[in-house]
Amino acid sequence: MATERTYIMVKPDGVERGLVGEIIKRFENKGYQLLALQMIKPTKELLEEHYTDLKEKPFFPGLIKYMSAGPVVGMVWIGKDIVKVGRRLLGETNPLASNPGTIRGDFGIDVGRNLCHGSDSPDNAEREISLWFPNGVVQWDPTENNMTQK
Ligand code: DAT
Ligand code: MG
Repeated sequence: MATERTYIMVKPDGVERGLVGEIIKRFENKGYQLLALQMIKPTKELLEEHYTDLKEKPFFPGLIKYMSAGPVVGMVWIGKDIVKVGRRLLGETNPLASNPGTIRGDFGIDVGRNLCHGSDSPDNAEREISLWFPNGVVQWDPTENNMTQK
């Protein structure tokens, strides 16, 4: 099990619905550590780069419009297997297919309003962290102090 970083983002609908604290709480409750946090109204260019793998998809224009409709809260989290486990905390892409107990399963209905983002691989996580936090984030491995995970 690797200690990894991931990029988690509360999307505009999650911010508008007041779910920022709830989403942070689920990652904190799990035992993961927050390394960076920002509220930002992303440009279309930034979003197109973030979702570059999806640019041929028919839903891409709608996705960019939705994601640029309001501010997002972007975060970097660190911990064991956090890329995979973080996506498990989020739920499936389609909230209707997401189990209760997941964020999307508990709070969402529409795939086009699925509240949150989580990187899908450690490489993509690092790519997304560089993209959203170009000035870097704090260098800190909380696990080194054995405060939470051993
Ligand atoms: P995920 O966010 O679970 O990693 P993804 O990377 O495949 O999913 O897609 C990115 C976002 O695009 C997703 O969170 C919501 C939107 N999306 C995906 N599939 C869609 C579809 N069939 N119709 C509308 N929006 C879709
Ligand atoms: Mg994805």
